[in-house]
Amino acid sequence: MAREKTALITGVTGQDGSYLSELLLSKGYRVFGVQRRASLPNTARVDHLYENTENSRFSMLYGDLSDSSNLSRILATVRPDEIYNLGAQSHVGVSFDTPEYTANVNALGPLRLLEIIRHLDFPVRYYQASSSEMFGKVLETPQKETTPFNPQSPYAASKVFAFNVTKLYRTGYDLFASNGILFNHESPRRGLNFVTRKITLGLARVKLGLQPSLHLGNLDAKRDWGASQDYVEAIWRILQHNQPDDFVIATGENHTVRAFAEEAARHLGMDIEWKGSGVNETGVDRKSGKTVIEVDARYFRPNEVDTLLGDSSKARKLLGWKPKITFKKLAELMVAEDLTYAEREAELHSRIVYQPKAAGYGQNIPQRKTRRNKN
Ligand code: NAP
Ligand code: G4F
Repeated sequence: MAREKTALITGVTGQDGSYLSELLLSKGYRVFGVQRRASLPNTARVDHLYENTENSRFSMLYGDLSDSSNLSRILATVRPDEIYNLGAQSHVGVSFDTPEYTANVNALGPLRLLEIIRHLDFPVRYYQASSSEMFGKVLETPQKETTPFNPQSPYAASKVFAFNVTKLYRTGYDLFASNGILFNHESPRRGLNFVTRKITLGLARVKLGLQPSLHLGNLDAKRDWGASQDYVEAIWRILQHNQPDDFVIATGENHTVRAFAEEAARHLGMDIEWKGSGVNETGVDRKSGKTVIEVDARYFRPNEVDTLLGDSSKARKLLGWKPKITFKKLAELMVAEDLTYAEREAELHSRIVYQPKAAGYGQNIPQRKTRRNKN
């Protein structure tokens, strides 16, 4: 009987970490996830894996990519066959506010892991979550493995460092270390402050009267958006390939933020008409006449990546991978989940409109009716 493989996933509590855990468990792996300590629960995306008793093959360990000694201890204890390094400060906009922290986790984190792996007495296959953001202000279209990088943010610069050390440890120390250069991928589990999820949840909340409008930044940025569920399959295939290598993973189609918003709105029964320009541009629902989207300069970035479009023919040929979920289907799936989410919130709102009188304050405190996502 084949030996059960053991995988270690950093970033297990994130979007990709949760889907990858499900995929590996379905393939019979023993999965260990690295969870960082938080003051409130951060395991919502993987709680169902704990709750399912059949998944006694899923465990979590506390750790952090900024802490070498703890990574070293985890690797020595788990002795994984495969390491998927998905952990990162993954928000491009936030990286302008936290550049040093972003570099510490995203650039030095992978270096720490690779240095530990280099001294292990057992073989390990290492996956680095590299990003299309590294192409930045693109020097070639579509972008493929040979396209030069031109990073435009501390996030992208940190990922270029991680990409390079992964390659360097592969060539210099003969490690099985591969990069997946993944273009944007989304899902109902996407973080709330990435643009697609901000749109699907924001418009669902607008529809139900939970917030007056949705504030967005650059509507004209174009992204090659795929689905996380499809992309974790590519991540796994990259580590099963007969040799370590670097692969672009993309759909080969791109769309503007504006087009994603129109598509999401359509699934909510809205029909967006754009009015005005620049920071004065708004999206008005033709059916209700309400302004549902407003441009807000707070969401502009110091440097913008205007357009990304990937050519994943190498992965399609060598790994036999191709995406299944289309742009339209992705928007539909995300809207459906977020409408349910917003409906639950509306139901809660209808029950608790005012908080009880607090002794000493002498007045009812209205429940906050709006919520602004930062970034
Ligand atoms: P995500 O949802 O933001 O998840 C990031 C994960 O990293 C979370 O589990 C987070 O923990 C963890 N993390 C953050 N700081 C950490 C630290 N100091 N030590 C250990 N773990 C830490 O991101 P994702 O969308 O799943 O993306 C996964 C990876 O792929 C990231 O490296 C990202 O940069 C990269 N990537 C993503 C895309 C995309 O479009 N999604 C495209 C290309 C590359 P908490 O849950 O506690 O925050
Ligand atoms: O959804 P985003 O924040 O994703 P971004 O910056 O492309 O980064 C994501 O994809 C990368 C792969 O290329 C990953 F490496 C990275 O970890 C992350 O997952 O923004 C997409 C576009 C940008 O051009 C941004 O300026 O949408 C634009 N945008 C417009 N309004 C907005 C907003 N982005 C956010 N987050 N919030 C807005 O209100």
